[in-house]
Amino acid sequence: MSILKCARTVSVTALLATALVRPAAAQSANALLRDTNRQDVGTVSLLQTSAGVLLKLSLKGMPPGEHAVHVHAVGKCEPPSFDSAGPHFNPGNTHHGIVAGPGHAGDMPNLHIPPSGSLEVELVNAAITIDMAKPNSVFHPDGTAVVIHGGKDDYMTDPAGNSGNRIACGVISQDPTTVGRTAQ
Ligand SMILES: [Cu+2]
Repeated sequence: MSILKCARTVSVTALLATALVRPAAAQSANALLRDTNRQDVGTVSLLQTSAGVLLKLSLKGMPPGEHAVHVHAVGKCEPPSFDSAGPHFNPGNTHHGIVAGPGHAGDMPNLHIPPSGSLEVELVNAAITIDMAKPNSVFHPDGTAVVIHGGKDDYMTDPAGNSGNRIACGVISQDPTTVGRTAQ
């Protein structure tokens, strides 16, 4: 009897431990960024919060200066153009640019990369969610990708803020074994 009780306690503890170590799958996501030469240029971690999705970008080997960063509508990063990532993620079917109006859900503030080429920065995007049940989910059927551009976003020009070439791309993924891989 005491052995049975003990086994039950262990299994409950194991379940709790699993829940603590691996939170609900919908709560976080990641993207591994690669440049047009397929080099690793950093990561983006996404965490669902009550205020929106908290994105933490850890970048390296990037060209210094001001660069647009957006969530694009297709989870596919094919170098060197990264055109495969499609237009900006725009479930609300609005015009681009937070100065022009509400902007796309995938619109985010410009990155200011220092001369070192490395930058750690966090931001909240309240227009997207990781929750698959919602229409503005980054896990809609086509998936999504984080894209960094060669130029800065002017925050008003359709369709992409006049931000130039796509210089880095990472598919947003929930599965740690497929982070950064191109969606098939
Ligand atoms: Cu973009």
